[in-house]
Amino acid sequence: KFCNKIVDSYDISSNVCDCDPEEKEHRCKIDYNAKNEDWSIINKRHAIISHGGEFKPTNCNSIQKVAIVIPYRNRLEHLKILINHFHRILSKQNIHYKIFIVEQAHPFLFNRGAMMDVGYSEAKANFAPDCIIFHDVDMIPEDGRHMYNCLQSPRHMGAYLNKYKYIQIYQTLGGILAMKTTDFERVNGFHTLMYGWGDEDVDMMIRCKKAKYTVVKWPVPLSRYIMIKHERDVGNPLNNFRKSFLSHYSGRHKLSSQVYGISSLKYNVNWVKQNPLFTHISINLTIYI
Ligand code: UD2
Ligand code: MN
Repeated sequence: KFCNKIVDSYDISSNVCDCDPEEKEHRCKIDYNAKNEDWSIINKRHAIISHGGEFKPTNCNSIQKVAIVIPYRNRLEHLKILINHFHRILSKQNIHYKIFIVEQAHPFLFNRGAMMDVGYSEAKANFAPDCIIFHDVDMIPEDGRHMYNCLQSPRHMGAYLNKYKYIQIYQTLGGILAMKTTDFERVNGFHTLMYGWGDEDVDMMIRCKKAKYTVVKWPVPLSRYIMIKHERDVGNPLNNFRKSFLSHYSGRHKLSSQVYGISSLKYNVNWVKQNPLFTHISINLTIYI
């Protein structure tokens, strides 16, 4: 059981949830029709989920609180498919979790790294998680046995995609990354100044290397993902300066991982909506290059 490598020590006598419950779904069929359904229909299907998108097992004590943070803007169809799928499989994993959608208000360029730092910060204030999972909205898990929890080491969950025939071509930490919150704090989170597409995930890999973390993965078939096909979004063009922000660069940005991260994060919350199946946070970044 991979999941036995779960965090630290705990008291076995206290009815701790089995981290590998038998009733989990294998090879789950993805319901793409959800993209055309009204939220009211999707919400009814998942009536066991508490308002704000939280689930807690009732028959055992879960040893981690898991915050799932999704950077988001203008991908409603993907969001419906993912949320519908998530609650179906995650509610069978015996984990205590809550889903946070962090949406960057228009008209500024998308900043995935900063968005995930905001998700961390809001989740910390609202839910005090032990474990945080950063998750692209278009990544759909194919196997319900791929556990949404944190191990001792950070875990790159989104490595094996249908798009690449389930072989990892690029070494990054893109797509989905699970980390203990203490580890995330130690690397100062994601870079906050990488506006537009690209390499904020490579920067996180460098941060993890600097901190001497070994990043783990679970093997296929457990870790298979569908990445829903899409075009590059308007408002998220290729970041031409992306290489010069990487934390291992010498020169001006030599210290960037120490300087630019959760320690330098500045934002305003526009609104927070407690939807039945997720907490939806709209924000404006107030950090500029
Ligand atoms: C890759 C990575 C992704 C990220 C990106 C570079 C994988 C599987 N994915 O994805 O994690 O590192 O390259 O930045 O390795 N988003 C919106 N609205 C927007 C723009 C982005 O919701 O207008 C969110 C959404 O959650 C999306 C994610 O940001 O899934 C990443 O953007 P992408 O899907 O366009 O990037 P992609 O597929 O090249
Ligand atoms: Mn994508």
